[in-house]
Amino acid sequence: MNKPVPNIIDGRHVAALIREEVRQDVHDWVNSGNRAPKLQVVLVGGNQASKVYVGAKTRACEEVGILSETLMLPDTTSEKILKEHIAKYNDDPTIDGILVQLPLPAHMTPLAVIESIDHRKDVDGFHPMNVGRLTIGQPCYRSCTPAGIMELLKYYSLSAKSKDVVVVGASNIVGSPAAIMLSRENDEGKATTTLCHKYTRDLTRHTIGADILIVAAGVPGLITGQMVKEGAVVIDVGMNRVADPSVDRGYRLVGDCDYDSVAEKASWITPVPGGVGPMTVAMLMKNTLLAAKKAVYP
Ligand code: L34
Repeated sequence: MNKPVPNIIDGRHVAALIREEVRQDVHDWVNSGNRAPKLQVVLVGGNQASKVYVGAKTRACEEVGILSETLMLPDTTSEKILKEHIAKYNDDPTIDGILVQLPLPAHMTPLAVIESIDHRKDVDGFHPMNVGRLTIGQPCYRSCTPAGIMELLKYYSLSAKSKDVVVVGASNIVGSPAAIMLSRENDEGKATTTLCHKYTRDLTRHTIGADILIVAAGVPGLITGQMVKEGAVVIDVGMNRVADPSVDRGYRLVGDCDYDSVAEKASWITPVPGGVGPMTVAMLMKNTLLAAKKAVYP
């Protein structure tokens, strides 16, 4: 018997369409006499993955016509110095968006750093003002990764309305906001949502009932085919580096799903890489343009 083949949710393709849309909008914005949008990125320390992600963000800025600058600080930087840079960017009228790449070095308190960013320039959507407004359904910057997931569901007409959605992983930047977006009464939401996390007693009992399963736990291979309902839509947000001496760079990227066994059950699935990752970057471009237009906070 032939193995069933799921449909692939192509994040690279959808992200390219969104960047093209942003590129045109930036072009029109500048042609009507406005200055080009500008994103200020801050990278603290030498985390290799962070360098890759920040590189992808600055390349995307170049492609769509958004100016960007990256401040690189050593991992010995004090939180006070970092906040002084942020205060300067908050006051700089030529900077529309500020992004401090996470994770930060262990001696810093990420929430305190995020709170020091002017929420009107918080294009990551991590500031409590934006998270709070998301929770009560008010205009805000939405965290780029879950916002990208919503765009993927929309593009492939995979409506969440009245579906049972299970989110695995309750992080502030992906799982929690994804659960909120999917639960609320808006075009892409209206789902019955379960948020699972590391204290969940019997994960399979929840995942097996999911019409849409979103996995953002950061645990390679956490979800296997036996945990997935036949025909489910599976969004794998995991971005794990697994040592692999057979490739040049020495590692492979894998998600949180055991791809082969999950693919036998899923009707739709995101690959890793090429799924949610590129969408995170594309949604950042969208948010930065919104910031330049003062569309969220007039
Ligand atoms: N402040 N910190 C802040 N904002 C963010 O939105 C992030 N995130 C997460 C980590 N820290 C952050 C990102 O940028 C994760 N993340 C991110 C961004 C891009 C990609 C993955 C994660 C991405 O482009 N992934 C590619 C593969 C990249 C590779 O080869 O390593 C993909 O196809 O999935």
